[in-house]
Amino acid sequence: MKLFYSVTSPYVRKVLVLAHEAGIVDRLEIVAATASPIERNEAIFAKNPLGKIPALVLDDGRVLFDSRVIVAYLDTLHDGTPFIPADGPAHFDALTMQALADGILDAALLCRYEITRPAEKVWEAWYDGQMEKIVSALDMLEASAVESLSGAVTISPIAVASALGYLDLRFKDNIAGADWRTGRPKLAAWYEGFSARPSMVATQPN
Ligand code: 99T
Repeated sequence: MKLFYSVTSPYVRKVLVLAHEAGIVDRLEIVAATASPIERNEAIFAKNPLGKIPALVLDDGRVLFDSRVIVAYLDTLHDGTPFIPADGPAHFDALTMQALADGILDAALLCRYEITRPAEKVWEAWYDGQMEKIVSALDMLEASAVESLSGAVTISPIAVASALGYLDLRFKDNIAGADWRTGRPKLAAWYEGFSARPSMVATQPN
């Protein structure tokens, strides 16, 4: 299988962390690819008409995207406990937690694209609105989710840790003007522990 990859993509990181945790990372052949909303990369578009990474090319030529589909597929390739619980409330809770983490990333990526625009095209209210979503999501994690991240390793902690790692990479000390850890001691302590896992260390972007 070929994984279209960039070291700075948190969506790719989520996929890779799960692959490490599942013991199947060696089955992925990494294809380095730079994706941009304004510079068309034909190699990526040939596989994913949305021009985004990650995209996973299977051995039979089929292509899977986006990251949520890829992690669900990889979860079928190992014999251990599923990273996405199979059914019941745990299934939907895990998918919702992944959606929350990916939503932090979606907002962060919009902010990132916003600040890399030519200065006269930057829309501050847009940036602030996206940042507020990130703050609200982080506050929710701090208030009510840290316990649920601390149990078995599922897609929930993997997705949240990938998102927090991206905030460190691109928004160091700049989530509403501060480190995202400020005022969120439980989330910070959880992340410090989870970041020490070999899967996280092996996929660190910096
Ligand atoms: O938006 C584009 O055209 C190109 N952007 C991407 O491909 C980003 C790379 S992260 N990936 C996505 O937006 C994927 C989102 C999708 N819902 C998924 O796979 O879950 C690059 C971040 C960085 O380098 O700062």
